[in-house]
Amino acid sequence: MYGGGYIFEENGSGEIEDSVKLKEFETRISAGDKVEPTDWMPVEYRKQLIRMIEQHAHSEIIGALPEGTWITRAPGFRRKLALMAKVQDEVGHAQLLYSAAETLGKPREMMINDLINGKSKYSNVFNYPAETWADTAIIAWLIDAGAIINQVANSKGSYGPYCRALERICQEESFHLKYGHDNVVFLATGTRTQREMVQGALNRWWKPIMHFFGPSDKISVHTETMMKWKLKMASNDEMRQKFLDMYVPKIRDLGLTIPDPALRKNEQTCKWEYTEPDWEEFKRVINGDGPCNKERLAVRKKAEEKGAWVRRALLRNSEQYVVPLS
Ligand code: BYC
Repeated sequence: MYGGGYIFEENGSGEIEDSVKLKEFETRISAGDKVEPTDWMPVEYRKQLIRMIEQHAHSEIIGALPEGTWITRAPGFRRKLALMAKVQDEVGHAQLLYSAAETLGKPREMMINDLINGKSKYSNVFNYPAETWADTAIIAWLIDAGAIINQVANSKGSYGPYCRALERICQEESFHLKYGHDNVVFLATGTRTQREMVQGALNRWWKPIMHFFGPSDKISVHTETMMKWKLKMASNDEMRQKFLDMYVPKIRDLGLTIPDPALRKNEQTCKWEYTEPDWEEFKRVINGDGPCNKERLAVRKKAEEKGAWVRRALLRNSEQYVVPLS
């Protein structure tokens, strides 16, 4: 199937997308049908899906790293067990998502190579360090909360394998969110040092979290196409707004201060207004110039190299057990 390139490249040069097929396809999407891997789909739909699912998969696998560095230093055995389980879940999400992306014709090895070579992006937030234990608590509570807002919406989207993967992922993320909330509450209601530690973590993570939902709708490149085909069910600003409306009151209830002096509730619209995030910094970070980009990719590359013998052994083993047809 993959031949010299992978399937969407072949379509890109050969397939004539007649308007009848496109119209039928869009009618199905408007009616709420799910598109399945063997169905006809426009080349651009396939490309956008691969881009989004692949970046999501990379985000899960790289996202395991900031929290993963705290497994050996977690305060107490129970918290260590819980963190290990969470990190393991995140890597599992990557597996589900790589499988979903593979249904569109891009081989997993190619995706991993594109990640390691910096060709393919992953979420901005994982390019920042988790400096203290409180950073892991903020990640597990607020980044997982942001992820749930995005993924619950997108699980109602149009591509069957991605939506089904998201449903399962959201169940697990909900558990992570509870774990993260429990850790934040513990610190925020603890000693002065613990309260300062969690406030420090919130100060460090607020900006990356605001960036997490993607650039403002005014400068987003793909939103229009993605929403037309129900690959994305809400715009970046809508998701960011939903997060603020749900979580600002919860954060404040814990006595924490959100580091945005312009943050205020508009009593007429009942929406939280905020400082426009710095989109130049966002662009630098997602294009390789964040505090941890190099370190994250180096770890991934090393894991890939160290695991090569396992993949080779598994492949050889599976060939050994293939029953000949004749
Ligand atoms: N970070 O036109 P736009 C997790 C890029 S992991 C980096 O608005 P789109 C977790 C974007 O790719 C969950 N890059 O794009 C794991 C595009 O660049 P390209 C992560 C970003 O696709 C472990 C350019 O900016 N969630 O929860 O319409 C532990 C223009 O943007 C980001 C997902 O991956 C970003 N934040 O919308 C704990 C969800 N934002 O490709 C937790 C799936 C934008 O043209 N993805 N860019 O080079 C999506 O829903 C959408 O892709 C986005 C962006 C909302 C992120």
